[in-house]
Amino acid sequence: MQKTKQILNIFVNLHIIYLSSYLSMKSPKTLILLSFALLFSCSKVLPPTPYGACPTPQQVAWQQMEINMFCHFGPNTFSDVEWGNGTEAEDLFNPTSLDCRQWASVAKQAGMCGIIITAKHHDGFCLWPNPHSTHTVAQSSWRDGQGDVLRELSEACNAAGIKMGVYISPWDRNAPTYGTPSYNETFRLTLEDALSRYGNIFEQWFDGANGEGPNGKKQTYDWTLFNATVARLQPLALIFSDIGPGCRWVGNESGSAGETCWSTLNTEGFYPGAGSPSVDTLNRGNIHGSHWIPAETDVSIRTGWFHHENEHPKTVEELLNIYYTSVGRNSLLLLNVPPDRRGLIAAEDSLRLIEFRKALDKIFSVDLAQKASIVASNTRGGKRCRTYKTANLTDGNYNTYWTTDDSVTSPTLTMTFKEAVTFNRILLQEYIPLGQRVAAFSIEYQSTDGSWHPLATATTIGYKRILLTPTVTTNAIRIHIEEAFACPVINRVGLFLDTITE
Ligand code: FUL
Repeated sequence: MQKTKQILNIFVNLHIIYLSSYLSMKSPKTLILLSFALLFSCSKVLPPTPYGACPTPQQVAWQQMEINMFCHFGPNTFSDVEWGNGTEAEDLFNPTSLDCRQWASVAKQAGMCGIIITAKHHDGFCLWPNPHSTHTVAQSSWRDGQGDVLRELSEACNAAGIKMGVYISPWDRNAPTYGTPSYNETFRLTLEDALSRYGNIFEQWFDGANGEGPNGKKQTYDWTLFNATVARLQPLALIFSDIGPGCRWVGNESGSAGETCWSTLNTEGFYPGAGSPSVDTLNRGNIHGSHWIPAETDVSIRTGWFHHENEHPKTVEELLNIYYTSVGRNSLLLLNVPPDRRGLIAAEDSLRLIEFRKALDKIFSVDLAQKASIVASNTRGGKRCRTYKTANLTDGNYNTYWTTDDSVTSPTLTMTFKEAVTFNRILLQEYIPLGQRVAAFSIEYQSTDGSWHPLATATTIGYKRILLTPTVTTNAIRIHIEEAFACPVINRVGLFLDTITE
């Protein structure tokens, strides 16, 4: 029926073009060109409708950042602990040669798109002169109380063309009112101050911690007030917490999103911290979840979050594996790189990051899928429809995609190569503005005798999925989308050879 309608449309359109061309005395050449354009266009075939909870444009742009830097920096850097108790003298914070331009330059060279700084960790110390606290850089003798780390970082990020985000811990072991209702107002003023001084903030990071440890005072956090404050002052910022609303904690600090990872989550009745869903749910998300709240994987390049002299960065292989289990599993990687007591990223960390970037570039700069001819079992609007063609899968443009007719939810894509290719990493991306639709898929390869062999099976794709397979050499592979809740909308297929972690 749809086909008949299409053919009818083409004829009607052709007729109109011929007529108008004749009337405007166009040349026969133009006429022929126009006819061809019409024959191969499918402007009447509407794109698929979005499925389920879908991301905002900010969430899509955030996910496209892929890797950001986390910087834990504060009194703990100087006292060599992970959690200060809030009684530390302000003078303890005394970086000898702070240079945020160096942080930004390292982040940029490592291909990261933003830096999130611990503007206030659990000890309550503020890295900016917060007038609503007496425990800040202004009370320290560092730069005679005139220093402001957030200002320097925002200027450095602007200059480097990367974005800045802030971690502002609601848990505060210094604030005298912590544990009483009035603390929520103090925290609102603190948020207001930090979020209105330094230009655009791309992410507000809320830790769910609440009076942990011996004799810890507990606070009933006013999350509605906190989130509304961020939304009012930084409407484009994504709010991170265990349950979003912008993005969610991945449920562990080891760098691993679930093999099944939905960007959707049910939040009804849950709160950040002790009231959040199980870590397993955070790790995997909820199938058909009510809200689009993608997973963010926060992990440190070293053992601790703050810099400790006796700790050292992870190896390139470890970092690559973290990349595969975070970005490669539909999650954003927030990699912590802690500045040292000088206020600089140590050489061993920056060198490791550059090696990590080089390794990523080495693996992902040669996409063997570029050489494939790709045939789909179904293409939306028919094979002639150029809008949703399989060539969109390898054109490097996130906004073009291959998709099927609405009725087709388990299509196949067969990729053939004139010369055999050797690979061990398969990359797939869904066009997430239309939602996360694929629930199961499998991949086979063809051996020289023409027979097909299973290579991998997986569940979710989402923004990006990278499958690790044994190294195979083949002239053809077949991707079978086995289950999708609506016609699959795939914008990229890639094939790569990793000789570093294979
Ligand atoms: C945790 C905190 O308690 C750690 O100190 C660190 O900041 C980590 C990123 O989040 O919940």
